[in-house]
Amino acid sequence: RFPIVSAVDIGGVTIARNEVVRDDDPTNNVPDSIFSKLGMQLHRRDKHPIGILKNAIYDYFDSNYDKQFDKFEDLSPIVTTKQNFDDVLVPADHVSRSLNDTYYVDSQTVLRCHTSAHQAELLREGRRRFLVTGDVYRRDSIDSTHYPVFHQMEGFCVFSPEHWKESGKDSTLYAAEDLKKCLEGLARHLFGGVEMRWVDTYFPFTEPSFELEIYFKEDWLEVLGCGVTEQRILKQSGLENNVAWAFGLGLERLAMVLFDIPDIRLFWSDDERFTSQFKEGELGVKFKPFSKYPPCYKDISFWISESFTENNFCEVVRGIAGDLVEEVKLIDSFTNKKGMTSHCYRIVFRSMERSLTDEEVNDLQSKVRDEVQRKLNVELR
Ligand code: FA5
Ligand code: MG
Repeated sequence: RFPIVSAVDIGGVTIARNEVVRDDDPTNNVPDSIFSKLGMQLHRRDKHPIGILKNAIYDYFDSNYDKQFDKFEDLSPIVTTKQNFDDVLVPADHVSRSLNDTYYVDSQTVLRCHTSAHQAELLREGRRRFLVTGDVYRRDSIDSTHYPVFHQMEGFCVFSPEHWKESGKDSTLYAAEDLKKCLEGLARHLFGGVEMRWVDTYFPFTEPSFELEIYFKEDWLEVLGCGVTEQRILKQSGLENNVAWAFGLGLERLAMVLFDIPDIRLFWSDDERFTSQFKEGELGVKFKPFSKYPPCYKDISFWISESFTENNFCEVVRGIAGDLVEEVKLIDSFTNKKGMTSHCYRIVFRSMERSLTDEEVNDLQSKVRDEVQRKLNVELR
């Protein structure tokens, strides 16, 4: 389980628990399990897979772009809603703004849900090529590739007219092609050969927008989002005659592929059998699982109310079981003649470090049942 801490250090600034977990503010939805992760900065540990990966990406940019990319890795994850949403054109009614998706400190302040939150301020500072690495926070589902705290690296690159004029291409096409070339080169630098594909997608801050997926453990895994920056963002910094590309890398996902790490929870493990396998500067390591302990499956069924959301349910489970929960999956849903909807979830409990006892799992499950009933306004079946 997570330790209860009363203060954290973020970039040399000490922040008290009650400045982030505000029990008196109805908007606040930051639980202790999340507060305790603030300031951990896995990306700044040179022997941790996330830090090793970050350094390898830095090497790629340093050698291919002559060190023109400025690097930031210590910007506070506590940002304004303006930084996180408005500055990158996220519409007022976009789902990502909801309390269901984002951790709010108060109505004006959030734990950033992406490193894109820093694009606008760095552009306004006069930066034209930069990389921003940091921890980001999201209320999300629970499985081996999703965690409520993870790490992203943002890349941003502005071009002026002489760049694309000489190519004879239209500026957007020029930037899109350059972006894909850059990221495909990065993938080759990290992985050598790997099966990957581009997928068209939508982001409020780029057009066109793409995601890169890599084939991993018999499935396509989304590892990054990117695109050609919306002109309105450049205009905010007087760059209307320019074009730019941007990307956001999911560092855990890339590290899972690179080091063959099967479960995203492992990044938070202090177990020496995990930490001792990685060496500073070494990309070739393949993680050797130290034995897979048996999973334990528990089902829970309830009638949901209108306010029910899966993210709320997952957070209750995570709050009780911490990293002992591996997956939460909806396995059945139906609506009866009276219009009541029932959900059945299967919770997979498994420790990565030891075998769980029946007693321990039954205790966790009984706490989940109590708390779901108390907090989520559902009726257990
Ligand atoms: C973004 O966050 C955009 N800001 C990326 C971007 C930047 C697009 C600049 C365009 C220009 P997305 O929500 O898809 O996009 O997240 C980016 C990556 O983070 C995903 O591809 C995935 O690799 C990773 N990711 C997302 N959610 C989780 C999670 N819960 N756990 C672990 N990794 C995650
Ligand atoms: Mg995505």
